[in-house]
Amino acid sequence: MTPSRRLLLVNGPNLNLLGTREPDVYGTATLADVERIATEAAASRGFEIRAVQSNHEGVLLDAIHAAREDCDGIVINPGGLTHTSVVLRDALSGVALPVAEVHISDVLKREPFRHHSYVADVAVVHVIGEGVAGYATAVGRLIAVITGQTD
Ligand code: CA2
Repeated sequence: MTPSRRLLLVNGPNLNLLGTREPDVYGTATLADVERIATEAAASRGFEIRAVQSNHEGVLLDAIHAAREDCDGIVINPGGLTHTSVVLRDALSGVALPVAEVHISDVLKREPFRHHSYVADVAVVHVIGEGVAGYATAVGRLIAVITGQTD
């Protein structure tokens, strides 16, 4: 069997709205742009991306569980679920794949309710406040972890 060289890219609730509103916070790139940025960053390192975005928590959980079968790691921007979801955290912890957490905005400089992440301590890579370019950073850093590269 060919070993998988694949990352699951997860974008949580409301990230389908990227590029349509709040450009001052999230910029003007769309979700399609984000998925292309991640795909190109992965391809340049010999990895594929499987992308999922959903506004339904259970759909995200099912995609994360399925990643156990054929993915090497997970890049996730959980959206608002970052600050609320023990369930999402348990799914990420349960599949035992390396996780990169991405936030487009600098959540630590926003409202206090955005300062806590239920995902942070199950992720090995954290990229916060780099805009959509942060997805490429996260892909590169996660692949470095997966392949055992050191700087
Ligand atoms: O900065 C990020 O990437 C966030 O994960 C985005 C979430 C927010 O709840 C987190 O605190 C930080 C919100 C995603 C909603 O994105 C929209 C994009 C355009 C218009 C409206 C919402």
